[in-house]
Amino acid sequence: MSYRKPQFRHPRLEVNDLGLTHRDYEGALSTLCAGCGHDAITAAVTQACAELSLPPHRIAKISGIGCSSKAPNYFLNHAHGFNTVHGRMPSVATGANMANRDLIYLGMSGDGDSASIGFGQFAHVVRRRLNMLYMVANNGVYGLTKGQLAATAEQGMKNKAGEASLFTDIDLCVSALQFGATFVARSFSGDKAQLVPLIKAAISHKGFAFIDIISPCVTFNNNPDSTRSYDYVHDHIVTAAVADFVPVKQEIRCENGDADSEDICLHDGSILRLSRIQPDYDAHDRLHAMARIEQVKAEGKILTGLMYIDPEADDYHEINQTTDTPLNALKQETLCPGNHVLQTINESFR
Ligand SMILES: Cc1ncc(C[n+]2csc(CCOP(=O)(O)OP(=O)(O)O)c2C)c(N)n1
Ligand code: SF4
Repeated sequence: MSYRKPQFRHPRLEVNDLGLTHRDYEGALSTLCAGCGHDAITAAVTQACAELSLPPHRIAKISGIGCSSKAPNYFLNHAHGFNTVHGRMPSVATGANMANRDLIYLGMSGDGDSASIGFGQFAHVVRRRLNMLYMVANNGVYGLTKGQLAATAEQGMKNKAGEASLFTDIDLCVSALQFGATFVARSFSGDKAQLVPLIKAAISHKGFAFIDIISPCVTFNNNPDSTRSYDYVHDHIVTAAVADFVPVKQEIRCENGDADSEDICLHDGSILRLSRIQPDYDAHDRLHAMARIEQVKAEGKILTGLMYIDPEADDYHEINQTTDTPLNALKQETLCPGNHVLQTINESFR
């Protein structure tokens, strides 16, 4: 049995603006269970980065522990990667982002990783508005440790072993909204048509972007009593706002759309075209988004799509007024300008 992907590539394979093919954005062969939702997320991230023509060496992919956190190994072979301790992805992402603000940061985590051991870290990376895309592959269980219920499992949800969740669930989208995220979306790993534009828009968003991706665990949580099974999610999806991402390099019409759609100009000039499925849904209203998520959940359904966006958002570097030059590129003379500068600063406090 071979564990390596074949190197052969057809000479006429389609290339993007950088002359790279889809294959250049792939990673190692997945060792996850066949049919695991996380592999579909891998495919969506690969497609999004290839379509955005991102230089792989400008990307840093950081994850925690879990089957979901293994996923970055299966995309973007040529990117920087760091697999952290369980739940600690946010601090490592923050440190890396402080040292080099110029990379594109992709965080990958699981619902066990983020909603339990890493919940404190999650809260703080959101409120600090680190410029990153934080993805959670949400299967309601701890897949890697054989299916214990996660804190995101709704009260009463049963895993494959028949164990029912006794407690109130943590909804990571509501939490992200409450902690101050400026881009919040939920999607389903089996809905690439929705997920890929959301990933592209989230990467282009300046500030903290969060996507909760329902990603069924076929081995431990794809049973009839689970609200994360493929069948349950297919039958209970309600869409808030459909996002269609338009890169600046293609023709762009930036005028206001009709009543059912709206064009949002992102910071890098890209256009996010929203079409509203629910006529009264307002993706600029944080409180409205939180209330709608809870309301749809109370009806036994799952709200997906772009729930909230603040296109004018700031990020940690702006809030903290850090230097435009990445810290790792600063020269000794700038870092240590000499005693006379220190004297002047001290004088200014007298
Ligand atoms: C400090 C620490 N505690 C516990 C574990 C055991 N552990 C490994 S993965 C995992 C849960 C992962 O669940 P989740 O984040 O939902 O990812 P999934 O495997 O479901 O994709 C746990 C508890 C660990 N590796 N390290
Ligand atoms: S145990 Fe579940 S989450 Fe882990 S690889 Fe298998 S299907 Fe995916």
